[in-house]
Amino acid sequence: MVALESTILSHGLPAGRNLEVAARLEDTVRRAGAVPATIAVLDGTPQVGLTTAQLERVCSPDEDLDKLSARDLGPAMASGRSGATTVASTSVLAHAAGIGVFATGGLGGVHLPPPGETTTWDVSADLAVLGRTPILVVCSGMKSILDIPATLEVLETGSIPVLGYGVDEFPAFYLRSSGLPVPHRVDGPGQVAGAMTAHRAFSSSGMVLANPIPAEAEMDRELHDRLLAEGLAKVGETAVSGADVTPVLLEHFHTASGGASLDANEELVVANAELASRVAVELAR
Ligand code: PSU
Ligand code: MN
Repeated sequence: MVALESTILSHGLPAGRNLEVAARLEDTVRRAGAVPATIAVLDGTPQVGLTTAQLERVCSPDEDLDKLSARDLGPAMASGRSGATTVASTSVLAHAAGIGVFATGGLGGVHLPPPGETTTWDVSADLAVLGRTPILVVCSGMKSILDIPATLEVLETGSIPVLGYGVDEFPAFYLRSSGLPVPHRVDGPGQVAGAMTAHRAFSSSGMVLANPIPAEAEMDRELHDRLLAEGLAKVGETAVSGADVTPVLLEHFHTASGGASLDANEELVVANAELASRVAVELAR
């Protein structure tokens, strides 16, 4: 089985497009021989695997779902609320359901400070949760709107193995490389499964499998850097904070690039779903 998250659908992609991507992701997993389980909380109940109607609900702008991180699960369940799950909460629920492989676009991480500020305490719970949750997250690195070197340091602190899939340089979400070396390179699902099995023998932490965006879908680097500078300035000016920062930055990329970053985001997450499925099939052998 391969877990898929729902925050990327409800808060990361525009309405309409999100449902197309959701269907394509599930289809990609099935074609690769695995079973998809998209995860969300609906009316207070965690759902691991959604019906078509539930998936439509998660993708509908009228539903206005909460963005639920791991700490929000208990309160949301107790009060009967509905929400989309992030990498952190999806990992928790997938593991509780016995699923060991999870595909997403980009991991959360250490946020960059807006211009004029020197630091931010905005560090995604994705990192702390992965430190204690045995799951493999297949992603295209962390989102490039983040401080990638700092996030790699926090992953090391959490004793979370970071594997680069077929690359020596750590990917940067919309871009194939961040210029930073990956700690361990793996080539092929067999090597990923081998590393996972060996790690599981003595550790219950999560693992990151960083899969670079397909070359033909990579964004133009200059455009990327300009949009990032603009997005950070916007966050600084509008005093957006907390859980809203990531959706606001992604939305800026999507509108200001005329949809180019949207295409890139879709292609990378589909590629990650495919790779996660190949690893899950290998593990089941
Ligand atoms: N990957 C994407 N788009 C997204 C996300 C991941 O391609 O929107 C979501 C994930 O759910 C991730 C969240 O956990 O962004 C990070 O949010 P924050 O920085 O607030 O922890
Ligand atoms: Mn945050």
